[in-house]
Amino acid sequence: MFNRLVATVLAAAAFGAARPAVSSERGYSLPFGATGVSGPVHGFNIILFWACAAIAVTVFSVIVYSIVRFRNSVGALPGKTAPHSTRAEVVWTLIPVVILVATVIPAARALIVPDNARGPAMSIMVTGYQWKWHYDYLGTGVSFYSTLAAPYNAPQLPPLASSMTPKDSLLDVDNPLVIPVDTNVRLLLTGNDARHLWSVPDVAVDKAAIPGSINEAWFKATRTGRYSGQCGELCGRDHAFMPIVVEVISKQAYAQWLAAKRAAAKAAASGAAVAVIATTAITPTAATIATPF
Ligand SMILES: [Cu+2]
Repeated sequence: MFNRLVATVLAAAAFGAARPAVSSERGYSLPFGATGVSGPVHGFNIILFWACAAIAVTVFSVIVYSIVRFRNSVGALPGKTAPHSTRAEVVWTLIPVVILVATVIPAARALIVPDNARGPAMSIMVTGYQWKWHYDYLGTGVSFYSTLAAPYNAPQLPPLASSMTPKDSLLDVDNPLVIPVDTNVRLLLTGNDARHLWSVPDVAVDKAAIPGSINEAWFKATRTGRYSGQCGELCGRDHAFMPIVVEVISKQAYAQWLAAKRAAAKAAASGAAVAVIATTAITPTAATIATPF
């Protein structure tokens, strides 16, 4: 029995060591992230984890001790008169109250700060679609869809592509949400068809995108980098295939990116207009078809 237990623990450790780097990168906790909100949220999560662990160890230790110490086989007998202790009742009521009160301030801060989206430098309309995201950089004329990156589209089509590696296979997109560093970014979130949820732990945003209403969120990334997230609300068949990537770049690089996008949008618009004019010019109208003479 003991040998089997040791073998199981060793096998689990070996499995853990052999797992792809992606799990250790994402870890088992929230990421420290890239904003002034994600760091405290990460720290608070760690504190709560250890508080829960301490409570669990204490409670289970008492339970296990009681089971072993007062087991039937050593002649333990149930007490006939259960002594009432007011002091014990006060203590076991006060301890949870103290723990709850001590967690209220950091918890409230972690909830209130991300909800205050005043003074944004830029606003982006985020629309959830089945099964992709649409980003509209309000007031700039730049908007685009963001879908699962093409090399990774294979898993949607059975059988699973054998060339795929587990690393970030479903966490990359064709067009990431590009954001300048050290800038207050306001997101306005809505859904086009079903409830979606825009969730990127590294920027501490986890907001529902609901058809018919607009939710608000904000973040200010303080580190450049690529941060991934996923849709967090079961929204239909391909819910697992609509990842999110936020790419935080320097302000100069962002200005260049935006200028290039605007130029491309303008060129596409004028190209479309030319195409419409050309099509109307060469397409015979219904009247000309109906009356050939
Ligand atoms: Cu979804």
